[in-house]
Amino acid sequence: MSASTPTRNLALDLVRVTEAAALAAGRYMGRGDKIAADRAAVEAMRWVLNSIEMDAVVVIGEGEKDEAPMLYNGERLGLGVPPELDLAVDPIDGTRPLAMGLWNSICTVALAPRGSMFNPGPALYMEKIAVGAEARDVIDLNAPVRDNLEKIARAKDERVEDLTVVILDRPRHEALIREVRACGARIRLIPDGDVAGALMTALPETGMDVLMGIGGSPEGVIAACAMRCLGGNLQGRLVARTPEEEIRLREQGYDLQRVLTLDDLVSSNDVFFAATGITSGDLLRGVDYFGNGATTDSLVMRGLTGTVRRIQATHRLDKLGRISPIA
Ligand code: VTB
Ligand code: MG
Ligand code: MG
Repeated sequence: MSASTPTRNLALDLVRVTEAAALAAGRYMGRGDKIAADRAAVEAMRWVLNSIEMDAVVVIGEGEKDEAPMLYNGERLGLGVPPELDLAVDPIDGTRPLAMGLWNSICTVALAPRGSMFNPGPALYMEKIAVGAEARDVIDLNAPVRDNLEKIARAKDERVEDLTVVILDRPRHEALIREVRACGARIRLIPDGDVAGALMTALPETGMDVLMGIGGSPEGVIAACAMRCLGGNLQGRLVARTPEEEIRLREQGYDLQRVLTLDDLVSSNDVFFAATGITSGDLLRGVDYFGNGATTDSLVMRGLTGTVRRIQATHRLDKLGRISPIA
């Protein structure tokens, strides 16, 4: 990048995408309808994405896992002009908490140069370990939990007892939770939302140190994009849930042994990420509606420069209503 010519920061375009989706989806908080919420988010997202000067192809779309109305893989978005990009979306990470009126649902999107994002295809689940910048060089998904925690603690000049480990609250994590407890570390169990869980480990003000366990593969790739911007690290490994699925994935050429590094998950530093809170959580405040408007809280990041912005916006829905379908 030339020192004298600031180049376009696409993340600033992306934040309008996540804001629009959050404004649309936020209306569904606590209303018990995951599908309607996801549809609203997807439609708002597509509407703004198509206004951006880019030629993006969806690599990470809405998962078949959650049976969500898709921004389907392979869909082209943007005005169809350069730059050519890969697009990863999770219009709502945490549709269940949103529908139930619970914490921590966010809208996320990432862009990177065409061909640079890992495509997990039908491999829906990924084992992950994620940490912030200080511990980025010491994690190893192949190493025992204790080794990782001891190394992370040392890298942060802390004791293992000082660490907080973020883990999705799932029966499959019983053994992991037992191991972490045996090491003496603290645990934050999250009901959903491991994109936010990963990001928090790279944002010291959240108090989270490491994310461990099995979550969605799409979420792994999206979180990897953000971790590249934040200077943190994330490693993943695709996981099959049944022996039949394992055979199927192997037949399709997926290597379930291989540790996917941050570079494997997104091979370029020229990556852009935005997230907006839908319901309030540890990472972002949720959408708040009032009279003729609403407020949103977003994170906006760029890999090339490492700039991380927090953007609090007030939206005038009385004015926007006349020009957009999102109000
Ligand atoms: C996680 C979590 C998501 O899926 O990736 C999780 O971050 C993993 O799948 O919010 P299971 O829910 O089947 O365990 C979500 O909960 C939903 O996309
Ligand atoms: Mg989702
Ligand atoms: Mg999700």
